Amino acid sequence: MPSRLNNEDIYNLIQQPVATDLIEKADVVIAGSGPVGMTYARTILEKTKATVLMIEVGSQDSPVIGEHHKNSIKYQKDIDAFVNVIKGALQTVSAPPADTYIPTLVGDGWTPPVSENGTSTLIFQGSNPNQIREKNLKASAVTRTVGGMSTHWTCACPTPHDQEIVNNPIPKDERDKLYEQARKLLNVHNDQYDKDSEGDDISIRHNVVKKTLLENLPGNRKIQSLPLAVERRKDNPTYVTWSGANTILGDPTRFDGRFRLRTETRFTKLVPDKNDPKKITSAKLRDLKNDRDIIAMAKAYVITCGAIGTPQVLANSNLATQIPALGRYLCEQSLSFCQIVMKNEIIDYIDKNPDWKARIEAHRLKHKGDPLPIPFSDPEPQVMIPYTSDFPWHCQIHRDAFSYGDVGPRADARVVVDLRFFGRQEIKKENRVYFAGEATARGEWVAGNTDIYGMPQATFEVERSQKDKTNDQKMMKDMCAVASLLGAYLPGSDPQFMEPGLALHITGTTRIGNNPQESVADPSSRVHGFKDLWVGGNGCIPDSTGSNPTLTSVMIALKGAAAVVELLNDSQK
Ligand code: KBG
Repeated sequence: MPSRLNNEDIYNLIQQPVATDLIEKADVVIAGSGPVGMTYARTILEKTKATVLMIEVGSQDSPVIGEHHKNSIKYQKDIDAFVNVIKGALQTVSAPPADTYIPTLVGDGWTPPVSENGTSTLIFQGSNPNQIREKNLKASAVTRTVGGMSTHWTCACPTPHDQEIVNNPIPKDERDKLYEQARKLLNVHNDQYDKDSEGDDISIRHNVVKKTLLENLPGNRKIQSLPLAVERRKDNPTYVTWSGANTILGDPTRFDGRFRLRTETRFTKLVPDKNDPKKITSAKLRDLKNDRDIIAMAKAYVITCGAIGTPQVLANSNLATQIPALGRYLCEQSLSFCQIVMKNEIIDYIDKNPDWKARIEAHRLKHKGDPLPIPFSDPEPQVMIPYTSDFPWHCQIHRDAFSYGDVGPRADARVVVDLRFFGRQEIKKENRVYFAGEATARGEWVAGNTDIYGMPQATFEVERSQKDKTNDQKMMKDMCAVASLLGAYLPGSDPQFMEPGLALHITGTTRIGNNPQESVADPSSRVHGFKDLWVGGNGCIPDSTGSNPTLTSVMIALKGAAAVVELLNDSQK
């Protein structure tokens, strides 16, 4: 067999007895190993006797499948260092070719030839010549590793306000139950920074930030602790355990070999039946370590490769023309950010608070000369101002590492608080990600330019409406008002809008719904018209939210997984 298989090769292979190393078989094949893929895997494995084969393009970077890297004590002691982990984990989706004219280049250094229209651009590997700069989500990125983004996410799991859920076809009662299950699966808590079992404050900074806002921020803002997929360690409460994909899957050995994970394997495309294009016969995979194609056969296929990767697999399977909503109705959140240095009066309040006296004295005894009354091990603040009708955005007042926001030597990190406000985007069909390519005479689809993994290059066409911009402006004003209650801007981290796409919260690209013209999949995430194909991830969310999407995606996936279980049970009858 050639190392690259075309559809004809695959049709021949699946009909003949073949060498097993070319064909993988399982009851369910799941593409992607993030929280949503794991939600499907766990539900199916627990509720049936089925076998599950999970395909992940990245490698396994932790001995525990898909664990959050921030569980390392190193990062809990030095959150700034985690910024570099995140930077390393994010690969941008669409970068226009660089302007490679280097005016200072002398001698015989190479420069691209000037074209007829007088420009010269270098199309370096992975850049996208189709990308219109003004319509790009420049900072949008993916993570290719076992566990996906859950290996470095912030773990914020707010439940969206009713106004953020208008298109979701799952009825409210059912949704509420599924949200409850999703919170359990992700191990969500909102009290891990408040009080311990003795009633003592766990974090000085968290409690003081929350109190300052509760006492001073006007309006009914419902200030509360940020719901996080995290649990304080019982053996050593100085540290916490952040949830990752492993939290959802649990111990895989309990499935007695029914769960298998193939790493560094690209899920290239779905291969439809020759006579019935709405039935999937197999999936074409690429074993990246050995540079050869293999195929996987299953009763059900679940694609959970993220809001870009999932429509990318469907497009590469030549399904874009059959699914008019694919990649459309895309929403991404705007993100305003600043960091403040806490006010003198807040630090004085900490110093004089009798509840914290013993802790502060113990700290000062050990670290003579430290002018700050905050122990080095004091956990960070984790406060939320939720979305409300009057203030329709989601606000995090916390301290966290992301690909930006490290404090470094600019200030003592204990007095710095981050403010991140997330705004919605109007839902518009025109806002989309598309994947250029064409069908060959044989009906196979060939990608145009490709990304560095050889998949069709994603191109964004996304614009914020005037309504979005006006709302963003109000959100920025609100962030500044909240910031002024807490302190002064840390130089270099003044209020700013972050690059489009940086929230990493794209929704809509494989949205669920009842109308096949306006959605990709039904309320159970089964692709319209297909019996054996499911999609999962943030792309399934049919709404524009300010709240972080992971909890909602897991909620939707729980319903999808139940439908896969039903299919498997029916096939047993
Ligand atoms: O603060 C986080 C936020 O919680 C999140 O979900 C997003 O992906 O990244 C933010 C940092 O920019």
